[in-house]
Amino acid sequence: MDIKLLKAKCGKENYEKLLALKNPSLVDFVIKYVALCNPERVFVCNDSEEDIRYIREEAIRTGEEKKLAIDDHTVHFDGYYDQARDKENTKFLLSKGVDLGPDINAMDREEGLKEIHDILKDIMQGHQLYISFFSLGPTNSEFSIPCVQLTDSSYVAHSENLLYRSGYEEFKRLGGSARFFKFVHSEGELEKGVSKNVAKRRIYIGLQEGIVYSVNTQYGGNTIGLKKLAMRLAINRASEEGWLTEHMLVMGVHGPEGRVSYFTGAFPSLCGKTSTAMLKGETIVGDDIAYLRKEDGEVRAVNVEKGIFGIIMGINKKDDPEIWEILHSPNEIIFSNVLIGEDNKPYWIGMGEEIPQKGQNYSGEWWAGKKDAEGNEITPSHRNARFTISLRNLKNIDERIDDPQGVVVRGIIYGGRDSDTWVPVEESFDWAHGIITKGASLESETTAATLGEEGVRKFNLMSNLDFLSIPLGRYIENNLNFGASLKNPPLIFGVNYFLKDKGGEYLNAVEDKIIWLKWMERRAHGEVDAIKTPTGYIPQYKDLKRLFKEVLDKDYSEEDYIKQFTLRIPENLAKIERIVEIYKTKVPDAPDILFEVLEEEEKRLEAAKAEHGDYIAPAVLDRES
Ligand code: SPV
Ligand code: MN
Repeated sequence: MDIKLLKAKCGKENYEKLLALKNPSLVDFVIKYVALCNPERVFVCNDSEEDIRYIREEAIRTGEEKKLAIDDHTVHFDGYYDQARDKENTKFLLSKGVDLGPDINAMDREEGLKEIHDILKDIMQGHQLYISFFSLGPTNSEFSIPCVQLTDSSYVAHSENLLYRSGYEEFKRLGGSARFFKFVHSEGELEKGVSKNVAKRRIYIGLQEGIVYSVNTQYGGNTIGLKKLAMRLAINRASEEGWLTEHMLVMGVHGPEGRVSYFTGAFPSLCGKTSTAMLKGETIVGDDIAYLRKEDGEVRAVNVEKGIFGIIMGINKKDDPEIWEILHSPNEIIFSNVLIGEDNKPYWIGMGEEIPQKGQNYSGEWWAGKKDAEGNEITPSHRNARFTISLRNLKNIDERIDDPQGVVVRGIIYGGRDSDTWVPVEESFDWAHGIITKGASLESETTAATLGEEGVRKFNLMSNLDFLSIPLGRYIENNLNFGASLKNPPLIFGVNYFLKDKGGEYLNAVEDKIIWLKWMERRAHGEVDAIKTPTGYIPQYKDLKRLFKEVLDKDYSEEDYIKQFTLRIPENLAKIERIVEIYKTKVPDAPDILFEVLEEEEKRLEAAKAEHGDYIAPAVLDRES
């Protein structure tokens, strides 16, 4: 196809918008995929309110979203079998001789390109193609990466307008020099509004050319190119350039006298990442993806996004007052895969209120007790149902969100769902110890939200395992090197919101996590002492007692403290054994230092055990530290 045909599909106005970017390689890319996917027409979205509104209206016109009772609320449904990230069909396309190691899903590049281009042929026939431009990270910033998204889904384009900073002007500023990521998405043929050919769902990632293809799917994690698809490309680019792309929240933790200290935190899905970022009294920079760079001997971070694609299950008035309020007021929100009652309002499991017995959900018309084709009862909302909002609407948005320099990171947190091993909060001895024993040793127990047995520990280093586009060993090495040259690297902490007693009861209340943050903030400024244990530094009772009183007006008992912070040696030793086994057997390029640091930790634990037994109360360790 030549440029004339592109002009015909675009119409004069859209065509001129494209050419105004003065970027020949962008135009070549667009021509190639317009020719292949063969949409009926093309819409080019610039940063104007008018264009952004047009996409919103398109989502209603095409039926991809429906209006709800509250102004500016809409609902979108993904197909019944299209409710989560498809790990099996998400693959890196690798040239011969390139190997990312056994843990990363990859296939031959030529083969993959042929398959995906065959699927894309004429796939957009009769549909409109939306072309949108974004900036990952603040515009005009060294951190940021320009991106172009081609999609035939107005829901995807609309979601991206909520979640990412507009980048049309950024492309204009950069002209031909823009090193941009490219995303091509098609929901494919639709049946009752959802992707029909999910058996041919494919998400293929071309690292070499910085392009991701996603077809026959609608679920955001598979289709919103700038989210986890771009993250995979960015991990690769960061590795080449010496910075980090992390699955991390970024937040301002508010200390004494108006001080704000920034923390980043990595948690696997459903482990409290968004709710940590949204804690009352603190300020949010981002809840999912961060770029980290070193500047003047400090670590700086930006939020790649400007919105939240958050899990809605379990959000209730008591534990999440901030999000609750937003979800019930007239902000622009896309609810996905929730239950819509006869009152045209969204309902979800774990909302702490009565849910209607019938309505519309991700299975179509729904009633209590409805079963799917496999005989499983269909939940009112899907466990992975989500809400999409722009951070702009939040009262607790941090004022530095768009700072092109990013924010200075004082602490990095790693946390997973762990019923029996880690204490609620612990600081590592130094950068390497933290990266290895907290980040690279991160595990999380499966929940009812994933298929299969509950409570099974899954290894998930830095909560980034699903997205790594470089060999695991290299990724760990990059992390180690990143902090090694810093004079004052951020402190690294492990947290555990999910510790239980022997009877299976949680040892902490949901709101306690704010106390761990406040303690970490004080540690980052050297204002509180800590107890040295074989696995790191833990808080002293007196400091927590004071913080519980000050922040939550709670009387924190020494008995609770002892239960929560008792060092559990057998569990910690078993964990080290599991982690070492994984790295020995599955990560051929694991760095030696990883084994050394874990072995030293094991020795410290064995020595403590010989002296004090299997379970050691903090007071006993305090006497020694
Ligand atoms: C996650 O699962 O970590 C998410 C949602 O943030 S998704 O976009 O599906 O990755
Ligand atoms: Mn995520």
